[in-house]
Amino acid sequence: MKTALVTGITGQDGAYLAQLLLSKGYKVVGMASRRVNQSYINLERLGIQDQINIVYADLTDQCSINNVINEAQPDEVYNLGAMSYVGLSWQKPAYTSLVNGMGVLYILEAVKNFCPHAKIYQASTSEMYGNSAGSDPKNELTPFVPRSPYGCAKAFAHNLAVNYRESYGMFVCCGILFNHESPLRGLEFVTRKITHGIAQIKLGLADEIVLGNLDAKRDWGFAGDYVEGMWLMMQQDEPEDYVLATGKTKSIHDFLHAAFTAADIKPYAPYIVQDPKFMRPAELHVLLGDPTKAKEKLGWEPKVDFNQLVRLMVEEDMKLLS
Ligand code: G4F
Repeated sequence: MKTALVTGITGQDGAYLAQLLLSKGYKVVGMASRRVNQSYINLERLGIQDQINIVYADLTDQCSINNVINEAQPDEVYNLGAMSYVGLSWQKPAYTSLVNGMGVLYILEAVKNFCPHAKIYQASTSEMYGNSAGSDPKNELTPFVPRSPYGCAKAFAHNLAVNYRESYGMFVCCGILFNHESPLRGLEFVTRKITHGIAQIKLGLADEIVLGNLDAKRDWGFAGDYVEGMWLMMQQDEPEDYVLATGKTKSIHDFLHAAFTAADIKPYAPYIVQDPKFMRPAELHVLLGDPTKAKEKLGWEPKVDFNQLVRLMVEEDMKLLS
């Protein structure tokens, strides 16, 4: 039986990845930071909370990372733990840099020193690209020009991961994932904010959704598909970096249109209020990824399309609130 250590086990990706790994017969050790009010709701919604060995450690605490890796002796480490909300990274730039940047250094060092046989997956992100103009769709060779403290910290971590692979011959692969959503997405992210807001409107619990910039475009896929890509990267003989994306981009307006249509409410404009507090100091206007390498080398392709994803999220939020 292989052992996988998953940081960020309580998040959307942690839950879907744990479900996948359990189905493949792995022992899953899930790292949680044991914050006050830590929620295990995503693991509970997938019905897998009792099958995960939860350990407590924090990406800002090197000793705790050393201890967990030394004790678990994992075959595979999936580093999904992060301060993942880009908008908040302007309010908490130092914390974001510690968790998303230095935390990765601690993992790399801990594996190098205490568990050198372990393979590492690093959750890199399309936020690292910034607006890198004229380079769409973005692939593994597109330069990083990050536009947020979040993106800067992730780019630092990505470069470190590549450097440890080259310097020490470690198996470290980075998945450069474009936006991936699901019914387990946190309520602070725009897609879930919209689908949860629609369910509230439909049930008479709210009469508006307050948003920021509606013109930004994202390459949105289904998180359940993306965790399969993570696992496939780790099963290769050689560690490499891969873009996971759908190859299509849609605006927030497009998402609103699809989600309100799925809920049988038209038009959507009367329900939307814009508030500058949700605008970002520097916006990333368009994200569009090129998943060709993942398709050719991993045989990976997204299965759930945009409209299916939006409908799934709206239906699940309706069920949840009903
Ligand atoms: O849903 P978002 O907060 O996702 P964002 O910033 O693209 O980041 C997500 O995807 C990244 C991959 O590229 C991950 F690395 C990251 O961890 C996270 O998972 O915002 C999407 C867009 C932005 O342009 C934002 O300005 O939606 C716009 N937006 C408009 N109104 C809003 C809102 N975003 C949020 N969160 N809340 C709003 O009210």
